Amino acid sequence: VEASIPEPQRVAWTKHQVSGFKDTDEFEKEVVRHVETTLARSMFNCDESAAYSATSLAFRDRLILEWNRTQQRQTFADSKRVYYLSLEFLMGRALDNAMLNIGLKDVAKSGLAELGFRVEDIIEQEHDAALGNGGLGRLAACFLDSLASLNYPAWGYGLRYRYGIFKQEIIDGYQVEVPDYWLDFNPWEFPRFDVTVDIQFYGSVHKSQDESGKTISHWEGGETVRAVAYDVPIPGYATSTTNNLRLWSSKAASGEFDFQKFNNGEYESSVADQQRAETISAVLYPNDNLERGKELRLKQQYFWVAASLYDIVRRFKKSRRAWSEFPEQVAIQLNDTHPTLAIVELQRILVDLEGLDWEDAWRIVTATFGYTNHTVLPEALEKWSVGLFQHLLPRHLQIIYDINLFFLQTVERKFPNDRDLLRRVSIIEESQPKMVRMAFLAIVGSHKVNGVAELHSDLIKTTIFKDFVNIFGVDKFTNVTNGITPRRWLYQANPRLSSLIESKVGSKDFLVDLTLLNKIELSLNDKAFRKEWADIKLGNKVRLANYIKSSTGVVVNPTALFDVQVKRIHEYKRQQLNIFGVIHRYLALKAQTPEERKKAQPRVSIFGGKAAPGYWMAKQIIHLVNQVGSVVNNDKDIGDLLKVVFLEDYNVSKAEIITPASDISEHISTAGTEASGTSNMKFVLNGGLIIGTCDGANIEITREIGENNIFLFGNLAEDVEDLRHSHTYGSHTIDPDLAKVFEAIEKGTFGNPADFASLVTAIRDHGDYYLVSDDFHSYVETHALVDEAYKNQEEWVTKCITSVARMGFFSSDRCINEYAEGIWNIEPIKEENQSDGLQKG
Ligand code: NBY
Repeated sequence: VEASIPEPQRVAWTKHQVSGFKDTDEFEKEVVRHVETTLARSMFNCDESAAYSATSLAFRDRLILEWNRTQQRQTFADSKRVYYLSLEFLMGRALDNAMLNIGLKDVAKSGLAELGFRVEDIIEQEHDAALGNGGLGRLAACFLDSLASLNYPAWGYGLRYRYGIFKQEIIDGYQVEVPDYWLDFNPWEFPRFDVTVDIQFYGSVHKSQDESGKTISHWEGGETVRAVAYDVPIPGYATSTTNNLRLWSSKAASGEFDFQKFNNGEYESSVADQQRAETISAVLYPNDNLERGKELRLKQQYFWVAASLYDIVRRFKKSRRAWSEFPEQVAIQLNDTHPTLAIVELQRILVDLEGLDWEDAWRIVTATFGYTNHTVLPEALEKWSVGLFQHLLPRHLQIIYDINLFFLQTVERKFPNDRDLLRRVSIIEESQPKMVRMAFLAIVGSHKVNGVAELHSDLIKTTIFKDFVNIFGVDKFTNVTNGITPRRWLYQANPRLSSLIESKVGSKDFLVDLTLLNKIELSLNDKAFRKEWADIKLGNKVRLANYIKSSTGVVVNPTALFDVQVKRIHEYKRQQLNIFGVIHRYLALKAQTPEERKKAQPRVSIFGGKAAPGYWMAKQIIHLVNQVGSVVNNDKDIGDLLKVVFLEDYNVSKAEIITPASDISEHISTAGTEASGTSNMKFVLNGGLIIGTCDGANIEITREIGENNIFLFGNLAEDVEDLRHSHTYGSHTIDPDLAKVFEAIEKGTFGNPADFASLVTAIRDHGDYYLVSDDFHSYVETHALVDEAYKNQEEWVTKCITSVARMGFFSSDRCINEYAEGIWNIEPIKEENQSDGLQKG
C-alpha cells in the first residue's frame, strides 16, 4: 500500500504525522484546544461538562490514531479475524477506562488539576453507554476489553440504539421506566457516513434458470432501509492495540426525505417513511431471559446481521481469495441466538449472489460460525413464527426449510425410522402456528456450541440439546466458563485494593495475568497488610453509605455487615427468597428482648436491579423490598440492627461503587437456572464473600477458592425436577418459618397485603416453581452462619484475602484465550517491539 504513494506526497504526510499527547503539558494543550475550537467555549465558561467533553475528545484523538495503526497492522498481517456479533454491549463509561488502559490517568489528573478540575468529578459527568440488559451484554463488553488487551484481531458488531436500557425511577416504592436518551453528546463514536449498507425487507422470491439449468433465486421488491456505521474504538490495556466496535444505525435509504413524495406535497408520509426506518435502531428491548416474538425485534436482528455480514464479506473480498478460504480468514461468534440469521444470510450470499453450490456454501458457513448459549430457561429460547418470516424475509424462510430438510435427511440416515426424533430436532416446530426454533438453527449452522459455566454446559448436553449430542457427537459441544475483565472490575472500580495488591505482587502484571494474584496469599499473616485490607473495605463501605444516604435518604452504619443483591429482577434469581429472609430476620429481632438484641449482628440489606417493564411479578418484588424498607428502617426497636435499601437504576457505573463495598453478596438462583452469573466473580475479586446456591459459576468459584470460603446452601440441580413434581402431585407443605413471613405480610405489616398476594400464592398455591420454600430453611440457617463468621473479623479477612488470591481463573483473558484456541483458531497480532503487557506511561 505504502509503495503506491508517490515520494513527495509521502514526505509531506510523514512530516506532519500526528501523534497523541504524552505528558501533562501536551494534554492540557489538547484540552484547551478542544474547549476553544471544537466546543467553541473558553476558560470563562468551561464547566465540568465541557471539561469532560474536551478531555474525552483529547483521549478519543489518541485512541483513533492507535486505532488506525491497529487496523493497518491487522490488514497487513492478513490473518484470521474474529467477529463478535452481539445485540448488546453494556459498556458503561469509557473515559476512566480509556485513561487507565492507555496508562495516562495520572497525566489527565495533574493536567485537569492545573486547569481547575478534579479528575473524579470529570469522570462522573459521563452518561453510561447502557446498550444491554444484564450479564449477556456486560460479558460482551468484558470480551472486547480482553480481545484488545490480548492483541487479537477482533471486531464487535452491534446496534447503535438511540435509547439504551430504560432509566429506573422508584416512585412510592414502584418501578417507573424513563427513556434513556444517551446520544446528546457522545465523544466516543465516529460516524462513518461513507460506510453504509442498504438492507432489504419484505418482497417476494422469483426463480430463474441459468445456462446450465441451475435454479437461481431472486429476492425482489419490498422496502429498503439504510445502515450507517458508527465506530467505537476499544483500547487494550497496556498495548497499542485498539480494536473496533461497529454499531449500525438505521435511516431511510433515500436520504433525508423521499424527494419524490416531498415534491408531490406528501410531506407527512415522506417524514413517516423516514421515521419508520429510524425506528429499527431506536430502542433496546428491555427483556432479559424472556423472548416475546415482536416483528420489530426480528427486523432489528436482520438489519444488524445483514449489515455486519455485508461488511465482513466486503473485507474478505478485498483479499481476492477463493471462497473456500473464508473460514480461514473469518470466525463469527453468535452471542446467544439473537444473530442466528447470520447463518442463513451467509448461505444466501454464497448461493444466491455468489453462485456457489449448496454443499460448498454450507461447508463454509458451518466452519465459520460458533454459537454461545446463555440459558436453559424455556421462555428465553427464541422462536419466530413461520408466518412472520414468510412476510418479512421470504427468501430466508426458504433457505431455513432447505437447511432443515438436508439436516433431517442426515438424521434419518443415521437413525432410520425414528420419527419422534425427527419431530424433536426439527428446526421447524410443527405447532399452531409453526415456529422456527432459532437455537436449533444455530446448532445446525455452527461448528461449535458452548455453554458459559461447567454445570450449564453439562445441562445443555443432557437436557435441551440432548438429541443434538447424539446426532453431531459430543465434541461439537464445549464449555467456556465466563470471566470478567480485571481492568474495569478491580483496577478501575477498586483503585486502593488494586494498589495494595500491586505492592504485594511487585508489579501491575496481575492485571494481565490474573493468576499472579496467588502471590498475596503469602502475605496472609502480614499484620499491616491485613489492616490495610480491612481499612480499604471500610473506606469502600463508607463511600457506598454516603451514596445510599444521598440517593435514598437512609442512613446506614458502615461497620454493619453489607449484604448485597444487585442484578436483573427475576423469579429464578430469587430476590423474593432474599426479602422473605429479611422479613424473617426482622420478625426474629422484634421477638427478642433489648438484651438479646445486643448480641445481634447489624446488617444492611442492599437490593438493586431492573424489572422488565412487562414482568408483573418482578415489579411486585421491587415494591415489597421498598415496603419492607420503609417499615424496618423506621422501627425504633430495630435501629441500626437492620436496614433495607433499594438502590434505583442499577447500572455499570453504580456497580463500580457497589461491588467493592460488599461484605457478602447473594447469588441464590434455583439450582440449574443461572447459566453462569458474572457478578459473583466481581464481588469475590473485590474481597467480598458470597452466599449462593450450587449453580452456574458458583460451583467453579467454590472449587477455586475452597469451600470454607463460601456459604453454599439449598437443593442441588439434580433434585429440582423431583421436587417440582412432588409440589404438584404430592402434598406441598410450606416451611414453617416462611409461613410466618407470609402471615406477617397478610396481616398488613408491610402495607396492603393484596399488593403482594401473587408473590405469596406463587409459592403456597401455584407449585413454587423456583423452590423458595424448599430452600428457605437452609437459606436462613446459612445466613446465621454468615453472622457468626462476620463476628470474627480476623477469620473473615483471612477468607477474603484467600479468596481474592485464588480468583485468577475468572479473568475474561483466560476465557478469550479459550475461545481463540478452541473455537476461533486465531492468533494475536502484536506491534513489533511491544513487550508483553508492560504499562506505558
Ligand atoms: O448471561 C445471562 C445469564 O442469565 C447469566 O447466567 C450469564 O452469566 C450471562 C453471561 O453468560 N443472560 C442474559 O443476560 N440474557 C439476557 O440479557 C437476554 C436478553 C434478551 C433476551 C434473552 C436474554 N431476549 O431473548 O430478548
